Amino acid sequence: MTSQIVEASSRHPKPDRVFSYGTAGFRMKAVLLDAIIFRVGLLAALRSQKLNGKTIGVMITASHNVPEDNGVKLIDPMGEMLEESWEAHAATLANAATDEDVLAIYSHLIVSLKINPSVPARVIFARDTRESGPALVASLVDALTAVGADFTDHGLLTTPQLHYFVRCINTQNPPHTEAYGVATEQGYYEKIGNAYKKLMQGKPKQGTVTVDCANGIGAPKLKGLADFIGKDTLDIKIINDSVDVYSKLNYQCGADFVKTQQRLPPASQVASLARCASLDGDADRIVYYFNDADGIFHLLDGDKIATLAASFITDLVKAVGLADFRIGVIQSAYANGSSTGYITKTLSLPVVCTPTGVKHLHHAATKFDCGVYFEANGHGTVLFSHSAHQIIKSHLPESPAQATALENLRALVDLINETVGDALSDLLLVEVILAHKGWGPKEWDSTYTDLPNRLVRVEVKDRTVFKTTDAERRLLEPTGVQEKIDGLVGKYKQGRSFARASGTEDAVRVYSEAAERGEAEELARLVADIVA
Ligand code: 16G
Ligand code: ZN
Repeated sequence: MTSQIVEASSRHPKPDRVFSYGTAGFRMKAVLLDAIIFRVGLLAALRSQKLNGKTIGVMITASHNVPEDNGVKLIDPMGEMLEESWEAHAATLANAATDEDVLAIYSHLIVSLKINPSVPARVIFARDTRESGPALVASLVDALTAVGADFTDHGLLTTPQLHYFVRCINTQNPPHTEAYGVATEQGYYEKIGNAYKKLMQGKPKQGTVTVDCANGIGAPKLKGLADFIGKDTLDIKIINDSVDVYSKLNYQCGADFVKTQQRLPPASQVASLARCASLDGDADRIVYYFNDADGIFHLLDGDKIATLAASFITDLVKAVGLADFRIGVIQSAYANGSSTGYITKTLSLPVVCTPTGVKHLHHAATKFDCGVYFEANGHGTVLFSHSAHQIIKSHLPESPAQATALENLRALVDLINETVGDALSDLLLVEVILAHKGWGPKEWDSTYTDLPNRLVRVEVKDRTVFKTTDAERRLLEPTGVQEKIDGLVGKYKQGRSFARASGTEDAVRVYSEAAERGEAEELARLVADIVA
């Protein structure tokens, strides 16, 4: 096998660059990725062998990035992100200078990680709709073949669908007593779609929701889900579904466009007060929005989705009669201060703040019976702990009202993709909650008013000198900078600001908020000046 690895590796020459496995895996111009994908394939097989033949997922996508980019991420057995200590192994392998070095590092990992090479490796993979996808899949297959791994190509899937598949496969055998679901697209639609239908029983129709699919993989998959559910319970209009025109992906559309531009995607033609949502290029993020009667745009971002979900689940758990059930909300520093205030004061729930990046929020969410986590950018989901699952499954209701609430709570658990933020599942979650509350987007939006805020990107000589603490809310280094920021922030009513190095771009990001729009902008500008 060793000569096969060297030989196969020689077909995937590495560009002269240094690569790192960041919060979003490896992501860059697609033309640079061939060797990296090959090496990720080797690592995926090792990861599976290390975990005694559990199935590992490999997703080829660059999410909301431009069409010319692509990327790759590994998925661990329960559908979660790759364990952090393995990110370094991914980088070491990706940066090996020669094909012989690739083999040497691969062999070294087998020894240092005490991997039994005779364990069969199992890997499944999928890709988004990018033009570069098929060639990169071929590189991955080349690696998996060279090491004799058992693999399945699932073609085109959303990122969360692949996470779901991985978890389904790894829970279908003991010690698991019940599989997470059926590891097929149909199985995914059935699990989520049936839960949605159950929760919508007896609820009036809410009017059309217009969903912008960013001209990406979310479009055909949302159609599949909507077809399964049927028009009686889901009134949906899909726009930006041109997956065949590669250049249209994420162009003038998608969750990132709407969030950063604070306006409707140009293709959207909707009446005032109509519900709209946008997915990103791999359908793991969603934001809602609407134009009010005066034509003013209102964004319902990840914070608004988290608060909506947390309030609904709190009421439902009470209606079921579950005592001592700990619900918490997890946010990053980018969460609007008003949302944090609403959760703690109005909903009376605890809030935990973690560093940016889904894995941090996800981890913190596991500490609650029910952890609701969302980044402001629309990536998030709801987790139920193992014991919460048991309680929800075995609880005996004491009244008809409790019995109905319990059925709804059970359906809600099925509706949610607990492996990772899933735009399709989150969309239906929001639709269900709005139907139960009898709310339109305006009523939802009026739960609290976002503080005016500003996010700026600052080019710096070396972003690595910016070291943060307190969930990225304060700078430890360069010394003296935080004191200057503090001095400024204190001058603004409800002022808050922080600076952190981006994990995905060569820049520092500065966020600020304050009671007035002009003040939030001024504060951002002044903090950016300090950092630059
Ligand atoms: C990555 C993260 C996302 C985070 C963003 C921050 C995952 C899957 N994705 O895209 O959660 O919001 O990075 O980017 O963890 P930044 O570090 O450039 O601000
Ligand atoms: Zn994404």
